[in-house]
Amino acid sequence: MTESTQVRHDWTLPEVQALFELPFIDLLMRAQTVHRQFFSPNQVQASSLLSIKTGACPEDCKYCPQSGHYNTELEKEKLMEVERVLAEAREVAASGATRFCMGAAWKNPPEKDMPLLEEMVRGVKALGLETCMTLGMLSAEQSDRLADAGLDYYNHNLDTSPEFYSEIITTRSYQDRLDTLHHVRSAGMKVCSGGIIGMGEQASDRAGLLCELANLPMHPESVPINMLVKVPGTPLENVEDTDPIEFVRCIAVARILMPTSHVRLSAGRETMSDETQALAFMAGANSIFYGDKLLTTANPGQSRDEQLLNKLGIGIEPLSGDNSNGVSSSSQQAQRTPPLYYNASLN
Ligand code: SAM
Ligand code: DTB
Ligand code: SF4
Repeated sequence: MTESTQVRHDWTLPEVQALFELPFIDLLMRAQTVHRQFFSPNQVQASSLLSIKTGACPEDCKYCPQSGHYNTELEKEKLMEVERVLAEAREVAASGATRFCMGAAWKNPPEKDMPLLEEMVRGVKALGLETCMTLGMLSAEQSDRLADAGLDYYNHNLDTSPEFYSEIITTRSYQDRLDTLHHVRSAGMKVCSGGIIGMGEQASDRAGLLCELANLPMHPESVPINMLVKVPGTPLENVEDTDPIEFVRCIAVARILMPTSHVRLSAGRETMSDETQALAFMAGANSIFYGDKLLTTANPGQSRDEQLLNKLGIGIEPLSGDNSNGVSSSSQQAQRTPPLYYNASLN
C-alpha cells in the first residue's frame, strides 16, 4: 500500500495546508489517484432532500434561510404528515436516487415527534431507499431510537473551523456538534458531516474544517462540501464569492484526507458551471444531491443533471447489498476499529 492510501486520523494543520498549496494539477492528480484506489471513478452516489419541517428555527446560523432570526420571506411549515413524506419518497425512488434525506429546522427534535420520525424512517426504508435525517442536535437516547427504527445516516455538519465557528453561529457550540456526532456513532448509524465554503472564512479555516473531519475517530462515511447559497435576508447574503478553483481544492483535499468516504458536491451546484462540477468530480467528488430542490433553495434538477452526467460519462452508483460504500480493503477495516479517544484536538 502506498502512503497516500493510508486512512489516517492524525493530520496536522500544516500538513493539510501544504496540500492546499500544491500546484492545482498536482493536487488534482493526487486526489484522483487516491480516488481510484477506493472507488469506481465514473460513478456518483445520488441523494434527494426533503424539508419535513421548514423555517422558524431557533438557531442563528448566519448562512441559513430557515433561521427564525432573519427575515428571508420563507414560508414556515409544521412537521409534514408521514403520508406526504412517503409520497415524496416514492417519487425519489422512481427518479433513480438511492438515498432520501429528511431535514428539519430544529435545534433538536421534540420528544413528541419522535414516533412520527420513526414511522417515516420505517416507511422510507420499506421503499428500498437508504434513509438519512438531519434534525439538529440529538441526545444519546434519540440517536438509539432512530437507529433502532433503521435510520442509516445522520447528517450533522461541523460547517467550518473551530476558530471561525463563533462568527457564524452563536446559539450552539462546536462541542455540541461533536457531541451529537458521537451519539450518532455510538448508536451505530453512519455519519454524514461536512461544511460550507464561501462564508468569508480564511484559507486556514477551510484547512481547519477538513482537518477536524479527518481527525474524528472514524471518518464520516459521507462528507458534504457545500458552496454557500447566498439567500437574501441572511447576514451572509452579500459575502464575496469564493473562487471555484479554491472550492475544487477543498474537494480534492477532502478526498485525500478521507479516502474511503463519499465526498458530496453538495449545495451550490445551481449556480456552478458544468466545468467547475467536472473539475470537482475529477478532484474526487462522488456524490450529489439529486432533484430540483435542496431543502428550501434550488438545485439543478434531474434533466439538467442527466445531461451533465451523460456528457461526462458518469453513472449513478447503485445501492450495494450491504449498504456500505462497497470498499472492503484493509484500510477501510482499519478505520472501522473502535475509537480509542474522542475529540483529541479539543480536549
Ligand atoms: N437544522 C439541522 C442542522 O443544522 O443540523 C439540519 C438542517 S441544516 C439546513 C443542514 C445543513 O445545511 C447545515 O449544517 C449547513 O451546512 C447546510 N446549509 C444550510 N443553509 C445553507 C446555505 N445557504 N448554503 C449552503 N449550505 C447550507
Ligand atoms: C448538507 O450538507 N447540505 C444539505 C443537507 N446537508 C441537509 C442542505 C443544503 C441546504 C441549502 C439551503 C437550503 O436549501 O435551504
Ligand atoms: Fe436551524 Fe439548521 Fe438552519 Fe441552523 S442550519 S438555522 S440549525 S435549520
